[in-house]
Amino acid sequence: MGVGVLQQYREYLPITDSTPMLSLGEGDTPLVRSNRLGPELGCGELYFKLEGCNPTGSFKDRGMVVAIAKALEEHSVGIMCASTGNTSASAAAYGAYCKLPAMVLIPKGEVALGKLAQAMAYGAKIIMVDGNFDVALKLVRDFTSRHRITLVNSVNPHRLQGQKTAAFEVSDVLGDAPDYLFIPVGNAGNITAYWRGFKEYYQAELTTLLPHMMGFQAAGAAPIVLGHPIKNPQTIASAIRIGNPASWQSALEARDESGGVIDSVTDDEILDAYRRLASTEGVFGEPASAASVAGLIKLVGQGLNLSDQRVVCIITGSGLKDPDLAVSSSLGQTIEVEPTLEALEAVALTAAL
Ligand code: AN7
Repeated sequence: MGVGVLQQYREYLPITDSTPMLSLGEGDTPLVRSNRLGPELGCGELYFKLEGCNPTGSFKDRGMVVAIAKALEEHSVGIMCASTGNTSASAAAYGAYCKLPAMVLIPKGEVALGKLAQAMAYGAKIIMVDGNFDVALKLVRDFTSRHRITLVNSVNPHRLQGQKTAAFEVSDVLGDAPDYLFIPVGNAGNITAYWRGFKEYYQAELTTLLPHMMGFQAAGAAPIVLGHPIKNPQTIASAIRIGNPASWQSALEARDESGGVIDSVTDDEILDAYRRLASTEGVFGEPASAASVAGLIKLVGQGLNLSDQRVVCIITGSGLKDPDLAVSSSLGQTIEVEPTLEALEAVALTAAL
């Protein structure tokens, strides 16, 4: 482990002798056992997969490393994506590492500050689009079909190949697939990739079961749940503010083949899970990531019994991605003191007791 996903899962990836085996250290992320939420919800075992520990702070790096390696192999001259933020951060980083110019289209004013900061720091060309993610993705598809620039959104099949490695890691660490996998759904690439990964390991007889795939959209951006595209998706979880998911059909297949669900959670449920995860588990995920936990809380509340089950929630991105929301919705308190021991004792002793 620790060698990057191309090396680690080489035999499951579309790698040839001329594929550059690059890595920024993606993959091999922690699977952390829940201390409080699991017991409170009556889960047999609950784990969080910390995808925020990837080099740019989200799961996107797993797929990006494969997409970029293949782009280099095919002598691409540049890469382009549309993004709610994380894909652009990842494309920008791997583009910088490989000297491939990166152009990222982002919905104007709708990308969390940390993600924008990353794309800027890595030196991508940032193109603000006066429209939402779906509009930006259509533009990127039109542009890359006419020009020799590689599209690195998850409609590039190499992206999902790389992202399926997370399912391998979960299975490797647990010794088998979990019974349930809870995951946020935006463009629906990741749920598709996990399902593919679990099926491949099962077919290779490395696991003995297949998890129920439990996907969650934000209520204001829940086209799959509603059964039709949404023109103006709205949610506090900007990463999954997507109204017409590219991998819609394969997400339905993952749901149906696995005996799972794709459901929605409200912004209040997302925020509650976001705070609970950080303040009771020490796991700081971004709001979109908390949708998986919000979904778990919701379904247990509706009577889903997980007492003998092994459950994994995917925490897809770091909470630091969206510092504005972290501060504005904070549970923590700041207290000002004069710089004296007496003043400190006055506040700290009462707080400790
Ligand atoms: C933290 O970066 O679509 O269902 O452009 O950033 O595979 O889309 C991000 C999506 C979940 C949803 N969690 O995954 C983008 C983008 C986080 C995310 C999702 C995203 P998909």
